[in-house]
Amino acid sequence: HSVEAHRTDLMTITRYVLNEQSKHPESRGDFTILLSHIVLGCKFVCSAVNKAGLAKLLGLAGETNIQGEEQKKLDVLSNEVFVKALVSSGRTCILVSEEDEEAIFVEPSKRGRYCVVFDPLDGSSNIDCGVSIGTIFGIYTVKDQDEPSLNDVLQPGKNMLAAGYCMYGSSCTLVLSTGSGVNGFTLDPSLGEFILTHPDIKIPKKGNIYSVNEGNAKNWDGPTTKYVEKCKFPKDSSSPKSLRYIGSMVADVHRTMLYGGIFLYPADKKSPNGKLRVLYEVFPMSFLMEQAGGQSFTGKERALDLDPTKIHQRSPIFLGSYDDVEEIKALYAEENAKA
Ligand code: P6P
Repeated sequence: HSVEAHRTDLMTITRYVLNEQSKHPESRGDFTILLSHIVLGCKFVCSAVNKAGLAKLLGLAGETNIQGEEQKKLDVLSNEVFVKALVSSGRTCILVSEEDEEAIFVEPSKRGRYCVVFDPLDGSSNIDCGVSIGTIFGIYTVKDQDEPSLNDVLQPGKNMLAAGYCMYGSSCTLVLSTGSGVNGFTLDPSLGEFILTHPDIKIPKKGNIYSVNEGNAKNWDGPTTKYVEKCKFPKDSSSPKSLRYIGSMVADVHRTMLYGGIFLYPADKKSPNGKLRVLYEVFPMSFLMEQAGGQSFTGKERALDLDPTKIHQRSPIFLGSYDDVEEIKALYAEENAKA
């Protein structure tokens, strides 16, 4: 009976969020409406990404498509879809997108109380070779809806009320936290619904995978160099870790979340602040990692404590299994003690 009930008792993402909302009687459902618009954006991008290869085949993705229109790059198209979906939700007042240099302030008549920071299509350079890519988002609440300002998004990640990513890979998986754990939903294309497939995700306390672009090794600092050395040539009798690096943050983080281990994008001599962006890459992934029992470190502090001053600023990041991140924190503590 229970299997049958389970199969017919479809826990869609909408139903899940409504359940969450019912725990906050004062909430007017604004967050539920906001999330349904983010989900719409993810469904669109999923369908567009899956057609991308085909579009090329049909010559749609060349300079102009069969309608003779300038074929937009997928990340530009995805950005437009998310911006329009978020504005039309009537629940946002500031949007920060990886694709837009300036923050978008929603016109007063359409304003709501949420600020969304997002990368509409992270890793888009991987589309042509079919590697998984994704959307990453984080949500803050505005302080004063009538006077929204950049300070509403230049806040430590610990003030986010929700964060998530949608990975466009062999399946379309949306991983979300609203502050009480992490849940994964998989798109059932025949229903057009995200169904709960990974309830209450917890990252293994320790893993045996490290994930870093070894091509930058020449420019790493001491602690990162020492840590990666330890992964490859463990001093004790333990076996070396495996290296898995996809080069698409959403895919590398999703694997880390499910299998455990550590993902690193360290600072190096070329990029002293690393490569990944604080607001819409580091913060959302760090929020999710902490909610799943892992942790996230910048080389100096807990990632979610970082207080950003620019909307596109970068930070080094070490995130994943709690014990693995502890090890690299110890190496940086040693280094900082010397300084
Ligand atoms: P590198 C993709 O371009 C991206 O922004 C992230 O998705 C990914 O983790 C990182 O850059 C890969 O960077 O320097 O290793 O190619």
